[in-house]
This record gives sequence, structure tokens and C-alpha cells, in this order.
Amino acid sequence: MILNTELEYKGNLFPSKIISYKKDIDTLYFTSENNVVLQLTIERDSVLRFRYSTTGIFDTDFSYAISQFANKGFNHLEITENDTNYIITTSKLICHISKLDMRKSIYDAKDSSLICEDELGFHWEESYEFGGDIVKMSLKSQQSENYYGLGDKPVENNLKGKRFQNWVTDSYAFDRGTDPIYKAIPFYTALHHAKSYGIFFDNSFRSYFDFCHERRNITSFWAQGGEMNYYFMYGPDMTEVVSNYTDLTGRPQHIPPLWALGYHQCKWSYYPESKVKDIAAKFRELKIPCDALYLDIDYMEGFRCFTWSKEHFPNPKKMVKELANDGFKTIVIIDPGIKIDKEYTVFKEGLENDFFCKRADGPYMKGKVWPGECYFPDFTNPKVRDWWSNLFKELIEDIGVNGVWNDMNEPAVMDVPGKSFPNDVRHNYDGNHCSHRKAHNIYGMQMARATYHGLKKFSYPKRPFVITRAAYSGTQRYTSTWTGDNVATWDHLSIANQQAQRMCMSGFSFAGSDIGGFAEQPNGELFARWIQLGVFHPFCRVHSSGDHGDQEPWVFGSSITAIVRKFIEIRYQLLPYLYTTFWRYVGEGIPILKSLVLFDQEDPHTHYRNDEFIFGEKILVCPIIEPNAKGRRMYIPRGRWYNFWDNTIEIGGEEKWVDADIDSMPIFIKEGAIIPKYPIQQYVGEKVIEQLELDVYFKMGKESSEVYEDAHDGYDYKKGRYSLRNFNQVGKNNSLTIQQFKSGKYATSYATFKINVHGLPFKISSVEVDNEKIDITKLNGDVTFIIPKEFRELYIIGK
Ligand code: MIG
Repeated sequence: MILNTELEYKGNLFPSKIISYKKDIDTLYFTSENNVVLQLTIERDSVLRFRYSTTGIFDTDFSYAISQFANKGFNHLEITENDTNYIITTSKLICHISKLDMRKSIYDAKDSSLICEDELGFHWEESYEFGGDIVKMSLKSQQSENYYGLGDKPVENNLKGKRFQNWVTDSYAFDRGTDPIYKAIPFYTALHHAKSYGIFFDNSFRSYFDFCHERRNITSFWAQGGEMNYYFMYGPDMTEVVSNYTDLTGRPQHIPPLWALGYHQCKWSYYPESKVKDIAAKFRELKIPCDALYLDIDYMEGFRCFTWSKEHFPNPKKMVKELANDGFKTIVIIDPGIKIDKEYTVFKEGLENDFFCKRADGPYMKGKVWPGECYFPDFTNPKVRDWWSNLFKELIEDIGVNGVWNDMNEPAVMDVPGKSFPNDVRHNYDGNHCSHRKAHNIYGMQMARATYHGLKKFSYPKRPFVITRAAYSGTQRYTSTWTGDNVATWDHLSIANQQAQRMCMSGFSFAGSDIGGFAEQPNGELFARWIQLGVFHPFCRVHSSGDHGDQEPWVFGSSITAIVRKFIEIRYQLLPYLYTTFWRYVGEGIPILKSLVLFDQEDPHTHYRNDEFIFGEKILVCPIIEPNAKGRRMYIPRGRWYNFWDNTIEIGGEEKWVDADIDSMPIFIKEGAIIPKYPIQQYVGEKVIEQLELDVYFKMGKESSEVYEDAHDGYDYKKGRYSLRNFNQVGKNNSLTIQQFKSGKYATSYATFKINVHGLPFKISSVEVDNEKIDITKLNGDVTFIIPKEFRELYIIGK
């Protein structure tokens, strides 16, 4: 069997010359003499879909990745031809299809510059073993072209020179470079001449990407079955490319409840009940903010999903209630393997309804996981998903659990080669019956989807919270995710940084790592440094395997505890800022973390940077990833930045040394930013927010900022009950003006803003709020005002 393209002409088949062409509204069909059909759909002006059939007949058009809400439609479409090419022109792109060999090239419609061009283009090999084709595509790599994305690959940001595989795999203690690991996200962004485009290869079979690894100037991708079916998305802004990708594959169906953005504490495992309560009490006693506690597999009776150990958790409802009274949400793990046990209801129901996966010749797919021998629901069957969703009724509605953690859904199987199902296992695939070769990469996604729908139903009117380990493109619609079983080493801290950035630029922003490392135990310094990074990740959870010692914030001595507390407190203060970036992500697909290349693609210095990133829109962060550091060198992107700790100004565009002893880390605020802050709370909702703090960072010139708020849970915001504040700041030599534009019907609990102005270049002579002077006699040095939240214009005048 051929595992790579090794692009010689041996065995490969190619489209021959085009003999006919037909147009059907937004779709063009080109047929070659040897019966290859290229189906080219104009999805949007900047999004083209390419689909090829080698037999003249296409499979049913079905994808788990594509969202039903994907936008379609274009402003302009014109098709012409000359002697050599068909020419398709939209308002953003010009695409040539060669009449000779079906190869394509794509140009920017504005300046006719070349964006992407086939080398061999589409070609294939017949698969003797399985039927169908091994489908391949090769592209020329343009001058200085670089590549990013691809989900959770544990390598440097820039993918050039490397080859990758997509096959979701349980990868305990994976390492830098291990490939594949838990996720399959066959989407990358490319960048050359300061312009960016993306390719999403929507094929769930085992697939490969080669970025100038096999051949220096060629980028290729291929899959072991299915169709050559990919989307080309143009920016030219990389953020726009990612946003186009999430438009296609979907964004979360709602903003997460605010508590889900708090700090989470997990371990394998907290039990019995008294242990869970001790942990909860300790957080409150030490005043370390925490919103969620997790129960790993030991809460169950013999690892049977949807059961509770009578011995360790005799009264789960009471325990969950008590935790809730103390501000903790309870999240429980649910795995896909269902124990073979005739007395166990879930097993009996699955069996009676024929819901379990079967092998090619009829026997059940039997595999060993934590409960012992198990059968596995076929989550690709809509009836099974429905059944699974309903299994959550008791957990959520009756017991009061707030979230579910889906693990082992690659699916992981113990003690077998490949650590998963064999290829011959059959799947329903929503009526497109197929083998595990096709369903493997989407199995975990469909489990998470079914879990999500159950939680959504039974949590109503609250918002659900789900976390999954395995994922395929589109999984971001349903759940959050973590990066799996990492290790407590310094290199893994750096890998976690890379993976979180990469997930964000791969359209899946609600992601984080096991802070501190899952396997082995960190020392206090590593733990503190990891917390410093972790509080700037969209999902923030400490987790560890438990057999290497404890990993709670207080086990490394009081000085580490104090550092950990300080950084978790920063996260809680920044919650309105983080919530606003989630709102932007959910609405427009803007990545929550922006690698420097995504932040400023025109600056070539950013193309190979790894460590620094932008948290949200305006905060630059760079973790310390080495022991014994008193600071580090980092690249500060172009622009002027305020040091978060002392408000000194750095001019970007170069590498600089930044001090950061163990109780600190490099954090900078973009000039002109207005950063909203809540008071420190021990958990979301502990306090009624009585005032919103706004940290204003003076900029000579204009800058705008947003603050989005709503009830922080429930769905009323979708009916207009939200509060969106737009702040425009204009700084001049002798004045600073801030205008506020407010929209939405939600009334926030506070009446005033506390405004802290940083970096004013002049001494204040007077301050006006909506044209009325306010008393500034008590100002003495701090430039802080308390003003009504309804203000429309704040005008600070210099002497
Ligand atoms: O075979 O449930 O990645 O987070 O604690 C190990 C026990 C199964 C793997 C998950 C990890 C979890 C652990 N699970």
C-alpha cells in the first residue's frame, strides 16, 4: 500500500484534456476525455470548492464538517475562455482551469497576482485493496511561502519542511513532533508576498499533508480513500482566512457560560466524596478562585458510564448541590466504551436497539477499555446520537451536574495494534454506510456532538458545557477541547503554548492544555510558569494523572501558591475582556489567541515566531519556558506597547530583553486599548459587579475597543439582551477624548465605570463628562475617575 505521494508518474493517473464544460448556477462541471469530472463550486467570492470524480460519478455529497449555517453566495461571477484556459472571475478571485490537463491557478482579482497554483494538480491511484482511489493533490510552493494551522500538531508554528498525518490517536505522553495525535483538522493557511489563503481538505479518511518536505518547492496533500474534495479560501488577511474556514465548518452555537472561562481543577481522580469536598474547601480557604471541579473515571460503578460508585459517592445529588452552594460546578467524565454486562441498563438498551458498532462480518466490535471488555455505540447513527443524548437526563436534570468531559473517543482501545478499532468495523455514517477507514476521524466528534445535544436539552435554560479529546474539523461547534496526555516537562510547556495557538488558528479556539502536565510531576517553578501561560489560554484547567503526586495550587509551597493565586486573579479580573473575545470568536470566528504571524503577517519577523502571542485583541503575552529565568528575549510586534506591570512603553518591531522573575511574566498592552476588568471573585457570580473598571492606555491617534456583556448564561442574549459598548479613543498632544456607543438591551448590574488612564503625555487641567466639568481636585497623581456608565463623551484637557 502506498502511504505517501512519492510523486513519480508510476501508478499515478491524471486527468486528460477537458472535452466538455457545463454550468449549473453556482457550480461548474469540467469533464476530461478520460472521464474525470471537476466540480467547481463558487461558495463565496473568496471561497471555491474543488471536487473531483475519476469515474464521472460523485459520491453522495455529505460532510460532518460543514456547518448548515455556512454562508453562500457571491457578488460577481463571470466565466470566459481562451485557447488554453477556462477563466472564472469573482469579485475576489480569478481562477484558471487549464483545458489541457485540468490544472488550476488562482489569482487575486484586485492585482492579478498569483496566489496558488497546481503542480501536478489532482491525480490518483486506484486502490486495489479497498476499491476507489487514493486521491492526491500537489501545488507549487510560491517564493517564501510558509504554512500554519493543522490543529493540534505538537511542533513549531511554521509547518514548512514537514510532513503530517491526520488520524486521531490516543497518544499518552506524546512528545514534540509526535504525529498524529488526538485531532484531525485537515486545514492549513499559507502565506506568501504578505497574502494569505487557506486549504480545507474535507476528507475524513487517513490523510497527509506535505509542506515542501518531500520536494523542496512542492506542497501536497492526499488521502487513502474518498474524494479529492477541498475548499480554497482567500484572505488576503490570515484572520479572514480563518474566519472563512469557521464560517464553513461552524462556530460554537453559543457563547460559553462565563463560569466555563474561570479556573478549573481536575485530577485522575478525586474520590471519594470527602476528598472532593476537601479540595473545594481548600480553594475557598486559601482564596484561590476556582469555578469547576472534575470527576474522572473513578466516580463510576466499575467504570460504567452513567452510574455512580455507591461506596465513594453515596449521594451524588447532595454533593453536587453542596458544591454548587459553594460556587463550584461539577463536571464528570463519560467515555464511549460500554461495559459488556447483562445487568447494566445502558448496555442492555444498546444491545436491544442494535446501537453498537459491528465488524465487517457481523460480530460486535469488542474492545478492552477501563471497564474491561466493551461494545461501542455507533455515534455516526443519528438514532444512536439521539439515544445517547437522552442518557444525560438524570446526570444533568436530576443530579445537577454542569458539564461533561468526553475522553477516549478516538476511539481508544487498549492492548491492540493501532490502539483503536480495526479498519473493517462498519458505521452508519448518517446513512452513508462505510468502514472505520472513513469514520475513524469523525467518531469522537459525533460522540461529542451527541453529548452536546443532550446537555443542551437538559441544561436548558442554562448553556451546556462539554469538553472532548478527539476532534475533526467542525467539532468547535459543539465543545471545548484539551490537548490530551502531555508531560510535566519544560519542553511540554512550550508545546502547550504552540498547540493552543495552533488550535486557535485552526478555527478551534476553546482549547487548553493539562496545566502542569498530565504525566509525571512538575516542580513548583514549572507549575507556576505553566499557570502563567494557562491563564491566558481560552480553556484553563489543571489536570494530572494522579499517580505522580498532587498538583493543586497549594502543594508546591506558599511562595508558589501566592504566584499561582496572583495569576488566577488576573484571569478573573480580565473575564469581561476574555468574554468579549469569545463573543467575537463565536460571532465572527476571530481566533482568541493570535500567533504573531496572524497578528501582523506583513512583518516577516513574525513568520517564524513561536512563543509570543496576542491574547484577544490587545494583550501581548510571552510565557517563560525555561527554568531559572529572570526574564527573556522576545519579539515585540510593531507598534507601541505598555508594560502591564509598570506602564513603561516599548516600541515594537524588534527583539528585546524583558524582565520577568518567577512572580512575573512578559505582558504588554497595545497602546490605545481600553481593557475592562471585574473585581476578583472566588467564582463567577460570587459578587454582584458594582463597578466596571476600564484601564485606558493613551495613544496619540485613534483606537477603538469593545466590551461585550450579557447575563453570562442562558440564551436571552440571542434576543437582544446583551450590552455592547464601543469605545473610541482619540489622543492628541493636549487632550484625550473617549466616546462611548452602546447597543443591546441588557442592563448591567453596575452604574459606574472606574476609569484609570495610563500614559497621559500632559498634565490635566480639566475633565468633562458629556460637556460638564467634573471635580478633579482629589486627583493627586492617579488619573482615576468614577463616571456614570451612560457617558457618551469623556474629554480630558491638558494644561
Ligand atoms: O487511559 O480517565 O486523557 O485526561 O484523566 C487514560 C483517565 C484515560 C485519558 C485522558 C486523561 C484522563 C484519563 N484518560
